[in-house]
Amino acid sequence: MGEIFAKVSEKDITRAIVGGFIREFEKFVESDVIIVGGGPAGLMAGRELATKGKRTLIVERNNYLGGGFWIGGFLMNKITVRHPGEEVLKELGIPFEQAREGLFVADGPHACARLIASACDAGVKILNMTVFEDVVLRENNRVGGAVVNWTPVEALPRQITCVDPIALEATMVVDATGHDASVVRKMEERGVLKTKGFGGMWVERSEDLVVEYTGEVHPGLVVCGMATATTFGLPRMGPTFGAMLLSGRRAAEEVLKKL
Ligand code: 48F
Repeated sequence: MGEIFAKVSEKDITRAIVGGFIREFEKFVESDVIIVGGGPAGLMAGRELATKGKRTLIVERNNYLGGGFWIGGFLMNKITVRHPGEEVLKELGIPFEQAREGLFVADGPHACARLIASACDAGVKILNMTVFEDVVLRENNRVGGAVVNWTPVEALPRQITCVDPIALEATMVVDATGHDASVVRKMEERGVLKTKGFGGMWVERSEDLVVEYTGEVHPGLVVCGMATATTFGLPRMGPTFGAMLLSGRRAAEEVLKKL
């Protein structure tokens, strides 16, 4: 027997995991807000909502959170923001440098780690390795939650995985799934909404437009981040992230008005 660590065996570890997960998950079966997608826009929205005391769940299909915020562009892990995005970097305690007037550069891993930590510190519950499959719909197609499954289950061929998903209820759902706009596209499949697909790159237009167009696209459903560009046919902006952070913040403001 070792002398350094406490006397705890495998069964205790397994009980701690199972009990801890179930106790917490049970609370988030009904949330104020479900945010689908844990990239910069979703994390920022989650942080702001949880800070205001709202029960906030982020559903992320990957094992890791952060989406495109780790790497930025072209496998070079620097991320940029245009003014006034650096104000958010300051608020989150992310170190940055000025590249030229109005343009700031930070380390992707450092920025991403701080943003994730600030969402967790604020009280956001994270459900990673969980994929959004469908919407819960109520009267007049009001969105009332999300239908989800474990990513590995969803990834296996249908013929060997007849595993139904489960549904989570929420007063508001936020589509923060980036270019995919997975929630809005599901509404399109249901004949309720129409997406336009994002347009060619034009950073000086796209960032302002993404923030301006962030908001409720259908009762119960708010769109933010790049999903906004896909929904409304706005230009893309590449590896600059000020609009993702400000759009996440605006999404939280829009959600708060509805809660
Ligand atoms: O792609 P992502 O980083 O979206 P974002 O927050 O930021 C966009 C920028 O990264 C960049 C850009 C502008 O700077 O052009 O692309 O709008 O993060 C989206 C997250 O959503 C997850 C995905 O894994 C990623 O972490 N996601 C996408 N579809 C689903 C999903 C789904 N069906 N279920 C769960 N998570």
